[in-house]
Amino acid sequence: MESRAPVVGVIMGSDSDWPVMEAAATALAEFDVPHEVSVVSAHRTPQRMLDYARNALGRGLRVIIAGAGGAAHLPGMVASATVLPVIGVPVPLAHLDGMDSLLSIVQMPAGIPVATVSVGGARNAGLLAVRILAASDAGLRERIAAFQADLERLVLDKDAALRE
Ligand code: RP5
Repeated sequence: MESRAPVVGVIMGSDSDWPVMEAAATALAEFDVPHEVSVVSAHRTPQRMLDYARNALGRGLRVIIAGAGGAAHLPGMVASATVLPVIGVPVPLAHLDGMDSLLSIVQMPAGIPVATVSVGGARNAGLLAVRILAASDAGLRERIAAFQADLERLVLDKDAALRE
């Protein structure tokens, strides 16, 4: 099988985030977007985090999806050390229903944006990354349009089934 260099990096603070973050990788795979997956912790591996962020553009990445839970500093810190768009995924942990993760990621200081999706919203993070890439890729835009048409059809079919 042809292997293409990754253009999206999916990173997370711990391997314990993977059950949530896997949905981002699945969405990217559905659109045949080459991606890579890594554990990069802002607190436990700070140098690795900085190296990852600083080298991402040069390695060919175009979007970074970063998921973390609790004191979720990874997306914001990565955004501070790269010019690439960063999508943050608040990973819900056992306490506080993910509100801690959400607030840690969403409330960024002006100048360093992170596009934060919903708590546990890794699938939408993957789909948002596809849309960012699609801005300069007509083929991807067509596939997104077809995907949305499928979603619409599904809802209309379910609606019709209610009256059968
Ligand atoms: C965060 O701490 C990680 O993103 C994870 O959500 C959380 C707990 O990590 P583990 O203790 O499970 O490794 O940095």
